[in-house]
Amino acid sequence: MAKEIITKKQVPASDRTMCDATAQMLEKARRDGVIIDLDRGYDMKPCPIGVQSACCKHCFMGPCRLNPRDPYKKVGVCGATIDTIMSRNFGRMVAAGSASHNDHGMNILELFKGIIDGKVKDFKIKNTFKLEELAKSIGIDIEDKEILEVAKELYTELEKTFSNVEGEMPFTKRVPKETLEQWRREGVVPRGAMREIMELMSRTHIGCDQDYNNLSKQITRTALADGWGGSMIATELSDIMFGTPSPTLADVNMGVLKEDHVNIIVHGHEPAMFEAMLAGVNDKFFIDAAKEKGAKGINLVGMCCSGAEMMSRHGVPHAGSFGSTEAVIVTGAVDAMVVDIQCIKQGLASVAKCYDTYLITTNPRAHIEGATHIEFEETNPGKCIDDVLSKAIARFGTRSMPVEIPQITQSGIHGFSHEYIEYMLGGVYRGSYTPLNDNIINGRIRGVAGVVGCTNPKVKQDSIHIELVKELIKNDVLVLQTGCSQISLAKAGFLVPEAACLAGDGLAEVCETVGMPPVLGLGSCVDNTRILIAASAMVKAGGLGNTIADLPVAGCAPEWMSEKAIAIGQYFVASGVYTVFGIGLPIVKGTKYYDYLFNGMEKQGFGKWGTASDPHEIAQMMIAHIDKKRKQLGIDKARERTLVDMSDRRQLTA
Ligand code: SF4
Ligand code: MSK
Repeated sequence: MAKEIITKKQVPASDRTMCDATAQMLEKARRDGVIIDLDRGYDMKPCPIGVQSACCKHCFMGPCRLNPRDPYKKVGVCGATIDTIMSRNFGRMVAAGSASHNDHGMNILELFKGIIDGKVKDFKIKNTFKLEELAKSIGIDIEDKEILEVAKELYTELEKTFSNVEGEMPFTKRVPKETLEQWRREGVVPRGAMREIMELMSRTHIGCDQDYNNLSKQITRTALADGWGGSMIATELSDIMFGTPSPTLADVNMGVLKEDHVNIIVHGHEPAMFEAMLAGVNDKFFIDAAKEKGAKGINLVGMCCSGAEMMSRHGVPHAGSFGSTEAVIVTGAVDAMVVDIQCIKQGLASVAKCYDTYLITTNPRAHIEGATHIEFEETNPGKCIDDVLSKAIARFGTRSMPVEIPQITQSGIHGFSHEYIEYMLGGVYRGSYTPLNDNIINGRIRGVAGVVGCTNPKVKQDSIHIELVKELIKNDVLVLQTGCSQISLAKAGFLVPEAACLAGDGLAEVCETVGMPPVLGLGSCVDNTRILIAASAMVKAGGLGNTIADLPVAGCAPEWMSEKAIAIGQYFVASGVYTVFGIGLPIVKGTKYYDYLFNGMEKQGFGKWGTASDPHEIAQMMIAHIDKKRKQLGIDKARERTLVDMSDRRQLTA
């Protein structure tokens, strides 16, 4: 085993993570002399100027550093003020995040085109009902048309999401009318993603847009081009091609690995390779090959967001979130970790080398130095999958080091698509969000919170996610989850109907009546668009105002880390949602740009940003906002009566 230099400063592993399996592997890594991200994160001391975004390196007259404690004392060499510098930095994070999701969405759209053109044979359109509903939602007339014809028209229309240079993106037709009107008034309706991202990059160049108010419009437009653009295409077309999730029982945490099986982990964001891998591991040829090497079979598990997506659709077991991807390799039981795009830490390569694990990159956009690259082609998936399986089976046959798998798993229910939530609440014949709205209006459910996003080794893994969600459900706030946050709560046992006992009386009664958990897992981080659609459906169902900004809802990314998270935060705020980020935001307090994000946007009719580190404080901020919206809607008194009587029960179950 190749040894690495041990980190100097160590705190107990249980201080670095709430996850016992990850802590066990962190301890083992330390014993083995291997450094993983949880220790690197502790050792890294971020630059105190950069962490507040008070520096600029947009040209070589700088880099220029301003003093965050006295931000207006100095300007950059070009004269850029703190507000210009911070808004440009923030804008470039949004551009990168939006580009990531739009690139993903564009790939999914190309796969869809490959299927309808007949070039891709190994995937097909699975959900024709959803295809037709989606087409109708953006104004395509489906009357008397064959599915293929509708699919072609849908492709032509959705392609404009990326290529439009003027007009409005197709999915803006799904935005509640008054929310869209407000976007039009503010001049932020996205045209095409490529144009918005290009314009934002251009406007943040030295000497271009140097008024944070004006630049903010383009930042918002670029973020909306993510949530109502590429991300939404990724979610909706993935459902059409691979199936719309509905509740499915799945196990989470490292105990899903099996010592006597060939273990293959898939980690990343794009579903096609994972879908092909799922077919491959069930191929008798490879199962027999694995048995010949002494294995009992092949065990395929997911991690991070592609894992969350496959768990939602097919119940594939999940080994852990972004924060556990290096730790899981320390088990020695991973024969191959197969990755595609986004959130794949380069550190995986050195940890994989220490444990003789194959780290296999598969996407032409994302190679990693030291990893094996086997390109995945949608027109010929078998070529990549067969090679991966052969390597993983061979590695099992030559496993030489001791294996230690934490025997920890937790079962939970995943796969609450917005369609399923509608069906669950309203029944098969009258699926609707009206029962949810009714329960919000009568106060049993105080409001709805989206708790989403990454884990970040700056803080104890999972700790803010879990404490925050506990506090929210205790206060009758129904929680919707995606991404790595969903995995944090799944590991902690919150994604089961029995968790209703941790909820407040009103929410608990609704959960018990419907048979649902108080925390609903919706999928991966692109699946945040399911929350946008759910919020739009709540507006359309009536009784809770006319815009998303009127709803008693709030969002949070408690342990965020990526540029994608900033883009997601901005599209939720722009859509009308109060969105709190844990850990902190790269913005200097007391500046004009800070005031714009935290107050000014709300005055324009959007939502607003918030930030705090303590989960209880975050919960109080979100609940206070929900209560403020309830008061504005005139439903604040209704919470006095929260018990479900027999006639209410009949209504809920009818
Ligand atoms: Fe400095 Fe202005 Fe150049 Fe930024 S753009 S590095 S603030 S001179
Ligand atoms: S993977 S963006 S760590 S949620 Fe979507 Fe998880 Fe955050 Fe990546």
